[in-house]
Amino acid sequence: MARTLSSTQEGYHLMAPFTLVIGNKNYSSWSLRAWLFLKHAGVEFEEVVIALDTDSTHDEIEKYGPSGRLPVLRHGEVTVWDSLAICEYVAELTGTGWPAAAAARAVARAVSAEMHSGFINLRTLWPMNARARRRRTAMMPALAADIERVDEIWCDCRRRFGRGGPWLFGEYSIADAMYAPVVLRFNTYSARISETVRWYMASVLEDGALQEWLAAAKQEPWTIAADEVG
Ligand SMILES: N[C@@H](CCC(=O)N[C@@H](CS)C(=O)NCC(=O)O)C(=O)O
Repeated sequence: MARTLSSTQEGYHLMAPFTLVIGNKNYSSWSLRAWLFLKHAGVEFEEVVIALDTDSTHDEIEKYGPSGRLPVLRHGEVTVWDSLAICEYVAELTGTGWPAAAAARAVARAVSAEMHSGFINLRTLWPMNARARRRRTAMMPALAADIERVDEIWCDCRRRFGRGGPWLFGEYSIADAMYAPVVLRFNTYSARISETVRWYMASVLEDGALQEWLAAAKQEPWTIAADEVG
């Protein structure tokens, strides 16, 4: 479907260049979300990688953004910190990222916000470790509950909104970028998942942009012991 761009949207690429500051690709799950969405939105950007968990990490991050956290997007005078805020900013400039129908868009925003503010047990007990495979950890009820809820979200989105393509809402959306690190976690720690989710995970893992990120993660020299679990 052809998209109608406003004059601001048409002109965004004529404005200042984009710089995305991210953490190590192997471990930085929040960075992956913003990076993936910029790739899918077709935005060209310069990438700055800051190694997490070193003596200079905090000072390095402070050169780019105020929160002490990554990712940070720089675009001319504009600095955007926080992964979801970056995705929203790029969605506004490019006219991509959220489903066209209001009902689907509301659900896409709800599941993205649920990811952004929740799943603390999944995030802490199964840290993202993009290159690791066949890791095993003890299954806690709180972790199992998070896995079950993610499975439910993905099945529900695919069933209600996924007819137009392989992604949660058919076409690629910010919700897919928000959940991509969870797909990597499920892959690393071999989560027990439904058949629908298995199919969705295959789409995410085959995605060219994600493959590019994984190849770079494999080449990184850093290891963060606290995130080497299982
Ligand atoms: N809510 C933030 C969370 C960002 C976050 O926690 N980033 C981690 C890396 S994945 C970080 O910057 N850590 C810095 C540090 O631990 O020094 C977002 O969505 O961007």
